[in-house]
Amino acid sequence: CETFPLAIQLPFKGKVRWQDFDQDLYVGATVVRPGQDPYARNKFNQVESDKLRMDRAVPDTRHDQYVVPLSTRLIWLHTTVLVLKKSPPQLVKEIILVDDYSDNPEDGALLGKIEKVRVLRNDRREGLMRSRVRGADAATAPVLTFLDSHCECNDHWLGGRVAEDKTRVVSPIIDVINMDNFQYVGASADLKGGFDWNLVFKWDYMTLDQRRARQGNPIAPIKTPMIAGGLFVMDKEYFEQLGKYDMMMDVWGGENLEISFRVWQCGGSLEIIPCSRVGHVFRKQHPYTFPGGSGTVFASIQSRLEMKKRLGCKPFKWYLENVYPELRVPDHQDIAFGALQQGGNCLDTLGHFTDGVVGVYECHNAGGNQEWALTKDKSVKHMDLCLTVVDRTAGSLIRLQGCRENDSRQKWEQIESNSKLRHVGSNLCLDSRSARMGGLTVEVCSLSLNQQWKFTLNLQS
Ligand SMILES: [Mn+2]
Repeated sequence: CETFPLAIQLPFKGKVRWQDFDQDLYVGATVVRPGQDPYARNKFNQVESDKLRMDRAVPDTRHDQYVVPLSTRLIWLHTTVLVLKKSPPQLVKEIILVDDYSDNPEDGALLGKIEKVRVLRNDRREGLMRSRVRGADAATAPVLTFLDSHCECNDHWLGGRVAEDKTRVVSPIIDVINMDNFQYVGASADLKGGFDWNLVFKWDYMTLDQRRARQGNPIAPIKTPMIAGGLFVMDKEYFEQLGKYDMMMDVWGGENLEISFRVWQCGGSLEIIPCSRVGHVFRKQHPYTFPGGSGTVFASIQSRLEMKKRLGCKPFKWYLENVYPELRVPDHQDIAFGALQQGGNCLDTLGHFTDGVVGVYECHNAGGNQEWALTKDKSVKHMDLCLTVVDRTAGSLIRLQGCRENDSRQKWEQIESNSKLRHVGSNLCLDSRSARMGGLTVEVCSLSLNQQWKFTLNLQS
């Protein structure tokens, strides 16, 4: 991992060094009072966050994993302070905080007293994408680093990868800051960013071959189909040249997929840099509201399509084949696709192959053993294995067998508004009641919750 010499810089007139900023005064204004929900405001535990010091030590998680319970109020102050503390000063020209019309203008304004910090406040709620573009437009340095407000930069997180080639867009390995107790946990270095067909970002574990290939050089940059989107570095000119973000995008979400597709298809690349680690508070829900409902955020993409044409961008098919060949693409033979879900559990091959039984396992949204397709010829398929009813009596175990055309033992259909799977030849339903005692079975169709199954994606509805 590269390191940079640390030059000493003095703060500008009228600004304070981060070490001299009065954290207690700043944090004290928004403490959670007894009886208030600590998750209400930010969807993470603010009581725990407020206990931390603004410059808490962050464990060095590079090439290793460990958990260290440590002590900051993670929102702006902490993120800002750690950028200053963990970066060679000559690499940080300024920190631009965009306050997207938060309820208290002081939150941002006070931070503007810290060295290098500039605060821009929107005069109405603009959402993530337009706020980022506003910050980027205001920036005077040649390279942009986007960071969410709830991050902790680790040692040596900033490097020169983008300066060498401005078409590289790079992201750190994103360590996990627990939203309940704010423990900092190192993330695996064997992950790439991807997405599922609900267009939700997910992490993909590298294949065995990919991991083997990296053994000799574990710190080599990892080409990734997708970046998580909250934390990345991009050349400012290149960001502008590629069309920044779609200014018609509202609120939050989806922009990470869009910019990832655009970078790859329009001639750039995305990389995860294993030497760079930044912690991030992953929340179960985002704290934003969608005025009028999330269905109202769709807008015309005509001008974006024209822009991609102008830039000579490659088609999405090229991206799927060359950048993300691991992704299984639902085809015109599929009626339904993805995980087959029952509550929090999913139909799982359990790693079994021909003649093995199937079971359920906690849904992991990573495809793999939980990826299924119901096809037009009525088979329930995982790769080239099909769910097979060997014995057509209630209570008999279902097995995986190679898919065969016209084998009635492998024919299934969705019934009752696609909530159940019925084996056509026996009229029995896929059932999980014996999942823990041997595997999934077929049973007389009933109202039992053990027979309720839902595909991630129904392509006919
Ligand atoms: Mn975030």
